[in-house]
Amino acid sequence: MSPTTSKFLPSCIPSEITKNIASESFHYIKTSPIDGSLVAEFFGASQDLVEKVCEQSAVAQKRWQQVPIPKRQALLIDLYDELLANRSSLVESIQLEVGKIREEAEGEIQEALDMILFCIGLTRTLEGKIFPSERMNHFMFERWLPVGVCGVITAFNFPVAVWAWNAMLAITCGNSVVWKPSELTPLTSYLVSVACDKVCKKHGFEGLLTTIFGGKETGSYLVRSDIPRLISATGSVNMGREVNKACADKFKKVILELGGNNAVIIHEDANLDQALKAVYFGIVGTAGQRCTSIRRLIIHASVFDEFLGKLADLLAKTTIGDPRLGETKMGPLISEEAAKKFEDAVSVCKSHAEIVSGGKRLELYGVRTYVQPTLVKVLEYFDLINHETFAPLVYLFRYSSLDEAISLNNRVPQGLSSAIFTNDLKTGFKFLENSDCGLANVNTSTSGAEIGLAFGGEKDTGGGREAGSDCWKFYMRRQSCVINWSGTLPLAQDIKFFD
Ligand code: UN1
Repeated sequence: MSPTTSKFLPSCIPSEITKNIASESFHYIKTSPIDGSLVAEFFGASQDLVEKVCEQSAVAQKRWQQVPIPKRQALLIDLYDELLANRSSLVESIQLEVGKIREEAEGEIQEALDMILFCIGLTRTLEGKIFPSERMNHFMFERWLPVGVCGVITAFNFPVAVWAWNAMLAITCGNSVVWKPSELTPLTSYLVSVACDKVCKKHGFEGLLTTIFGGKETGSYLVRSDIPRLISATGSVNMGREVNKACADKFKKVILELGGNNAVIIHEDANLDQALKAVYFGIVGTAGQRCTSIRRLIIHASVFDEFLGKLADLLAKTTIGDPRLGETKMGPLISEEAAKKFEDAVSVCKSHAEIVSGGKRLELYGVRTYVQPTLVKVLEYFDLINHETFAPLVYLFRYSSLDEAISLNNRVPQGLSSAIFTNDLKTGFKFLENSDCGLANVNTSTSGAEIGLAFGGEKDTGGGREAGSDCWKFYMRRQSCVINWSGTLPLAQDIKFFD
């Protein structure tokens, strides 16, 4: 598959129903953060179009849920093959649109493929439970049924992997999906949707996996439509609050994966070389634009200067530039606006903290989207620390007791990911017991999770869980069933009602 030649993308996939109902008022022009070159142009899907796509999705879902769960494998296997066949165009597109280095763009596709394999396995293991009944000859069990149409809203930073976490689980469970990708990744999402369209058509399930393009307004049409019974959204805390309120009104299920403000604790007995590698990846990876990126480093006083010295040296050597060049370790931020936010954050830091490394916004290839990985030594706690700056900006804290470090870890409103480096079992377990985050690691970074575990966080992160473990349950509705095979009618709680 080659990227669209016209650079003009339709407002939705399948494209047949887009005619005349794209919203002329939401015109998007996507340029590459690498050098400002034009990537794609499109109109956001209008409310009418979103409604039509949702209707079509509901029709496909009704038929799809009749397919026996293990038989759904066939479509998943073809999707796997189709993504694999298009791996290099997808990698190139992610690099061009998001600015990821090749290794990380490849990693993202791998994550999506892993998710499909996981779901293929799930088609044989989606289980229900049997419970003992207090009544003679009664059989009690619970089973899981699809919720219906699922709306999936994803962010720019993982356009394919986070789509796969949600969409693959959703269809495995017998749902259909209407996907609203970020307006900042139109080409990548277009390539994914063309692949889905092809596979769904081949299996006679056109409309099972659909995509509507656009920004906030298109997302809100999807959230507010009566058709989707579940909305899964990834993005900012503010966006999540709005989605949550709109869904509450209609009693829709929600899965939210919102901001992170992740800390790594470097304990006095840590293996500093191991910690250094993890921290470097956690700061520089995806140019600090993962929701799992390290935002805070809490370092024991006895190793503070040594660790900081090594880290600052490593960061200073980072090759920043065009992510498609082999030597580049860190590409640009997603947009000039994002780089401006970084710059503003650094200037706020100057009044409360000392910039010990980086701090500058750079101009390369005619765009000002590049920034230096930046370390800030906190002199007094200030409000900005509580907010996620989606950039490689890291606050440094010095501590003396483990309790102090854990309370700093938990001090922010978000609760996504956390980590400690220690060689002591008791310290490691005490941290796990007390971290208030959804993800808690010992001797590995806050970022770079595998798909096997449930992914998500507490507090302002929104409480949702996606990907592995038993997250499939969120995409289903639970049915509690009783079969009375006694031939009589005993009542629960031993109630005697009949003469
Ligand atoms: C995200 O940034 O929204 O754990 C997802 C990680 C990746 C996924 C990040 N596997 O860093």
